[in-house]
Amino acid sequence: MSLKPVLTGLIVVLGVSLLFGILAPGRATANAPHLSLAESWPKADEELAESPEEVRLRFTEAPQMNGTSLRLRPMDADPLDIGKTIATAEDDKIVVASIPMRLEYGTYEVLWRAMARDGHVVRGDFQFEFRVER
Ligand SMILES: [Cu+2]
Repeated sequence: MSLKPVLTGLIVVLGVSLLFGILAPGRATANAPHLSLAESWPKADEELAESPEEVRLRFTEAPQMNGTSLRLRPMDADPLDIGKTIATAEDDKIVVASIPMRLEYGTYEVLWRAMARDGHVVRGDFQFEFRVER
């Protein structure tokens, strides 16, 4: 009996386990999916006719606020000096940052990071546009 098929089988099994380990690293440690962004105001790719007074993000779980923040920046420019990102009183899954100034017309990017209960940091971004109403 040749050892070769046995070895080949073993390598395939190892390879498949490794692949799944790499593709789904969280599977073994947690059943719940990681924190993610459920909803935002403004919405991603929304076209606004009025300058927004705040950015609001709703996550799938309450984030740890010491690792959670959002920034707002005009495309290809530095972030604006907006309010601190705070949890809202009505829902600890929702965070908000006030925009104290009237925005100029243009495209804006919201960059956020949030720390899940398990300490993992998740990041994301989306854009919206503030423009003259057509
Ligand atoms: Cu996690």
